[in-house]
Amino acid sequence: MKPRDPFLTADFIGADIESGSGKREPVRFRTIWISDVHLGTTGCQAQRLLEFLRRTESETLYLVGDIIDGWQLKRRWYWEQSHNDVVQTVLKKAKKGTEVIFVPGNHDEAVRQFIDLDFGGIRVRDELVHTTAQGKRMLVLHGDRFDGVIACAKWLAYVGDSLYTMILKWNQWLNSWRARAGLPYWSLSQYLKLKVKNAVSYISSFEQALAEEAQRRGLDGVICGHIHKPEIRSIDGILYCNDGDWVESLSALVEEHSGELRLVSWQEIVAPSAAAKQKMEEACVSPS
Ligand SMILES: [Mn+2]
Repeated sequence: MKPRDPFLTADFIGADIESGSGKREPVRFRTIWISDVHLGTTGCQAQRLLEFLRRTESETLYLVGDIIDGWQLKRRWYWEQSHNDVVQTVLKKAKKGTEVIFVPGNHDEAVRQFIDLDFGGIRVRDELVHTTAQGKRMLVLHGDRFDGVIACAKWLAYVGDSLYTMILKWNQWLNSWRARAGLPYWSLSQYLKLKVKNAVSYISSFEQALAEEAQRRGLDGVICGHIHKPEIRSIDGILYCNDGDWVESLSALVEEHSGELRLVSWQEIVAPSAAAKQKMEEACVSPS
């Protein structure tokens, strides 16, 4: 009997992993962007991120802020083994030659004092310009400076933060029930955000502000995180990309070796057959 591959975990529903059949080839990209991991919070889906990181490889890995949630950790210490494993995995990637760049966000603003320093093979930068294989110049930053709420009233952001944490707890409870019932993952707060009109205008004004900033600097586009809404679309000729988060959408932005930018989900990378099944079910529900 072959030894069990320690890199493969099958503790999620719908995984198509052939147990004991050896390590699968990693999925390779030129660049990967992840953000809003919120390590140190109960909402952080560290295990799923770990699966994603172990399954993928890239020349460059950007950590686009809110990787460690200092705001939450200050209030209550919460740190699981899987949170350590994420940190270890990233450090190991850096050691093995992946260029790792950390662009701090507002939840890990403590790291902002280390801007322009390098440690453990990780470069810390406030923002930078990434040039794709197609020569497109993209501004990379977390994005909180363009968030009206955070810029104007930090206390309001804190209140929103606790409320958000609460909603996430309900969401996790709901999804563990859904998983037992054999239903696919469903994001409550994503649903609420999409339904609440204010949230919609909040999101669109954030997206607009970032696209305008890239345009002002004469760049082709912008890559950010912060609002936990994965997106890739053109705004007035500027390519706006948001890599999403690892609390609910479980998404990353990737650059193929051709220079093409696209969003990928945890499901697509780690559990592709489950992802295909869900897509088919969705297509059956809403034929369009
Ligand atoms: Mn943020």
